[in-house]
Amino acid sequence: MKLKIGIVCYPSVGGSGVVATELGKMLAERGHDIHFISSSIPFRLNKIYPNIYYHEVTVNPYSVFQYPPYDLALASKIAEVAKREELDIIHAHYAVPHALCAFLAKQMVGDHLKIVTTLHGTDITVLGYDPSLSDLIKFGIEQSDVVTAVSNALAVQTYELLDVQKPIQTVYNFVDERVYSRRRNDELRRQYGIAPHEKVVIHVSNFRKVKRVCDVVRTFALVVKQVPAKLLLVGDGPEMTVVCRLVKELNLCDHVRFLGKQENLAELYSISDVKLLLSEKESFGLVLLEAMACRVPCVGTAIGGIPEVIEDGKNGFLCALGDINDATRQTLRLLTDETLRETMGKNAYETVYEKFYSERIVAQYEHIYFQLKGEE
Ligand code: GMT
Repeated sequence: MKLKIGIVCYPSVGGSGVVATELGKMLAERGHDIHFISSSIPFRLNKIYPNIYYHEVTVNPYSVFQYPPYDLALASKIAEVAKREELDIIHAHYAVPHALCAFLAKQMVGDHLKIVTTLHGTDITVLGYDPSLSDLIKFGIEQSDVVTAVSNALAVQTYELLDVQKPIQTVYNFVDERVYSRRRNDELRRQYGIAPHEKVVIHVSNFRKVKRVCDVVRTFALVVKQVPAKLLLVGDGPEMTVVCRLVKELNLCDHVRFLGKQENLAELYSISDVKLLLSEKESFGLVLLEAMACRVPCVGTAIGGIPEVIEDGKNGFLCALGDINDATRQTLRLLTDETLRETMGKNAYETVYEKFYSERIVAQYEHIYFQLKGEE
């Protein structure tokens, strides 16, 4: 039975948009019709699929509006597409404003349109603390037909912070294992000026404050005192200037490569030995999974959903938030013991296939949709 599913997401670089897009692509491969409704084409939608459609939300800049009403334009677009295409489901990724716009659209279209909302992290762990938004977020969650969170930690935090009465199911994130796999590439190492005897530490993020990229740089500064290594910093964002300054202050310029935003992350993970993610908030850490699928063991902070991805001592290591000495110790263990690094890399890869296997996760979402439609 084929479903018609509308996916509402942020199209730009960011975990929630990536997961929404990958989910849409995999659902399309299973035969469903997928309608992305967004302000621009999702950046990972880089291939033509005959059953994937894209509907752009545009806001007219009338002079009467001091602030162009994007949320209303989105709600109106969802309702228009849902009616015309006879959608069964709207899957809203990220609570604000997507779950609320979906609710408004449902009021316009009728109760047969079902809403699934997936909470991704900062929609709760940052915006949930804003008193001007918290009741609205709670309302959006409670009006959804089904609510999922990308980790148990995020579900618990949502109950605690917003006193939400609606059950929240955990559906973990996934990666496309066909894309994320390790391929040897000595030429790329050479192009980045990485000598054969050097180890490679990688960090990938949007360089927001919560990612604590300075902790990554400080950890690397201690690591490189003991092991010849390079640090690949991938991504860009508000903290970049501060990070660049710290790299200079610590005399690390020759050891750090700033790669900016990159698309083919599997190639970069493939030349990496350890990944560092030392965030202070992280509901899941999709970048961990990407690295693990490429057999890269990770060192991460024991916060949010990270301990549901990194099993300490099995497929990587956990350390306390801000404990740079421990992060250094764990990174050095991996960089100086090849057998340990390989075993943990293999365990990381197996974790991806056992706990986060894409086919199974997509089937979980599909099951939710069918249940809502009353067909299972
Ligand atoms: O991490 C970010 O700043 C981006 C953010 C987003 O909304 O795209 O990522 C969140 O969703 C991802 C996909 O579910 C998760 O893997 C990230 O852990 C989560 N980020 C935070 O919780 C800070």
